[in-house]
Amino acid sequence: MSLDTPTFTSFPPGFIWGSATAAAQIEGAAHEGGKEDSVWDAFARVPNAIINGDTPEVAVDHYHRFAGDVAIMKELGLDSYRFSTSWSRIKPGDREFNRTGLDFYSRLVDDLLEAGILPWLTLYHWDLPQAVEELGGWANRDTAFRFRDYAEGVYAVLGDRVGHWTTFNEPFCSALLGYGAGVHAPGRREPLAAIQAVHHHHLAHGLTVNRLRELGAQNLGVTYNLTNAIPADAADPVDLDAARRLDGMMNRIFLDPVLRGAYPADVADDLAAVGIQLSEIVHDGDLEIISAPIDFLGINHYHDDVVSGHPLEAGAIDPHLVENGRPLSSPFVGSEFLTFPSRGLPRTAMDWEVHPDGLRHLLVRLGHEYPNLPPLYMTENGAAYDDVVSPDGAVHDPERAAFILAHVTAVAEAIAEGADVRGYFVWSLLDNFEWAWGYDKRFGIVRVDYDTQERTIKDSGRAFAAVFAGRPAE
Ligand code: GBH
Repeated sequence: MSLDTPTFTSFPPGFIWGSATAAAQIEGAAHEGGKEDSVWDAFARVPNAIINGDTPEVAVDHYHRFAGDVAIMKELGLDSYRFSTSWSRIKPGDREFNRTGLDFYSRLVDDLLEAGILPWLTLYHWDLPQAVEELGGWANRDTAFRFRDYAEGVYAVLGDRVGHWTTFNEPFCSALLGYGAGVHAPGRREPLAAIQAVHHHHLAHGLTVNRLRELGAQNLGVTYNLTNAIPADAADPVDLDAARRLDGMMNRIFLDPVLRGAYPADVADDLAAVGIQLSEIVHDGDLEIISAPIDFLGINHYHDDVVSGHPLEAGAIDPHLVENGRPLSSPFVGSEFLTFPSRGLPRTAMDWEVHPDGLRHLLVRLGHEYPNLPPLYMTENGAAYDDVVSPDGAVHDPERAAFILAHVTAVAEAIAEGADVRGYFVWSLLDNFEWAWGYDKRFGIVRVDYDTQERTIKDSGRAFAAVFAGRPAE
C-alpha cells in the first residue's frame, strides 16, 4: 500500500507523538549539583576516544535550560517527551541518594505536566556511574542489584507523576559497543565481559520490572535497537549464516530472554565455539526474573544491516567497522568476521543507509515472530544531516524532514498491516552530544548553536509537528 503525506488520521486514536533525548547527551552540568563522573565523562578524557576531543561536560546545557526546552516541546505540540535520568546524578556510588539530582528531574516532570506533556522516563541510557564501573561495571553481577536500588529511589520520588517507565535504552550499545568493540564507554574490548554485560543488563531489567511492579508501576518496558539482518546474497549459505548470526547478536539475544524466557540456542552455540559458556553466566532462576511480563516494547531503528560472511573487496570501507575514523573491533562476539557491504542506497551523515520500508518490515515481522509481543512504541528514529542556516536564522534541513516523514509513513503502513504500534518519538529533540562522534553529527529537529546555546526549530521540526497538528484531543 502507499500513503501520501502522513497525517494523524493514518494512526489509531491515542497514538503518542513525541521526541526523545538522553541525559548524558543534553544535560551538561557534568560536575554540578552533586553529579559525579559517569563512564562517558571518564571516557571523554581518553585521548582520541571522542572526535575533536569533545566531552559531555556542557552539552546543550539542558540542566539549566530545561524550562525553555519544555516550552519548545509545547510549541511543537508534542504529546510526550522521552528523556533519561542520570544514575551518576542521582546515586553516584554506594552512598546515599543525591537529593539535588532527584530534584532536577522532579522539576522537569512538573514542568512537563504543567505543559500537558506526558513524561516518558528511561532509567538508563548508557551513563553508568564511573564509581560502579570501578567495581567491575556491567561485567559484575552486583551491578544489576545496584541498578534496581537506584531505580527504586527514582520511582519513590517520581512514581506519583511519571506513568511510563523504561528500564534500558539499547543494551546492545552499552554492553557490546562498551565492553566488546570498545568504541563506547567504558571502552573495554573483552568478549567475555561483553556477554556478561548483556546478561547483567537483562537481570537488572528483570529485577527492576518486578520491584517497580510491586510498588504499583503500570507501564513498564524496555527499548532495544532492532535491525533487519539482510544477507548480501540470499542464495549464498555463508551470507545466510552471517544474517542468522547478526540477527542473533543484535535482536534475539535481547528479545528472547525477555519475551520467551530463554537465550537463543544457536547464539549460545556460537558463543560456546569461542569459549564463552552462557550457562556459567546465567544463574538458576535468572530467566524467570528476566521474563517478567512487560507492558510495552520500545524500538529504536535507524537502518537495516546488509551482512555477509565474506571479506569485503580490497579497498572497500566498511562503515560498521570504522567509527570516528578508528578501526572498530567488532561488537559481535563470536562472529567478528561479519562484514557489511553496501547495497548502494542513499546514506545519512552517519553513513547509515536510508530505507524506510525496512522499518515497516521490522514492525510487521516482530508480531509474527513473537506471539506474545506487547504493544510497540517507536522510541527512536531520526537522522543526522548537515543543516543550512540561512541569513535570517531559519534552519533548512530538507533531507531530515523527508527522512522523518518517510519513516512515519512506514509506521502507518505497518499499522495497516497489523502491527500494534502506539507511538513514535523522533530522535532527537535537540542537536546534542552524539557519543563517540561528539558534536560533529546533528540529529535534532531543533538546532542548537553550540557557541550561544540558542535553540531554533528546524524545518524538519515544523514538518514533523504538522503530521499531528489538528489531531483531536484525547
Ligand atoms: C541511538 O543509538 C541512541 O539511543 C542515541 O543515543 C543516539 O544518539 C542515536 O541512536 C543516534 O546515533 O554494527 O557495531 O556499528 C544508535 C543505534 C545501533 C547505531 C547499532 C549503530 C550499529 C552498530 N545504533 N548501530 S555496529
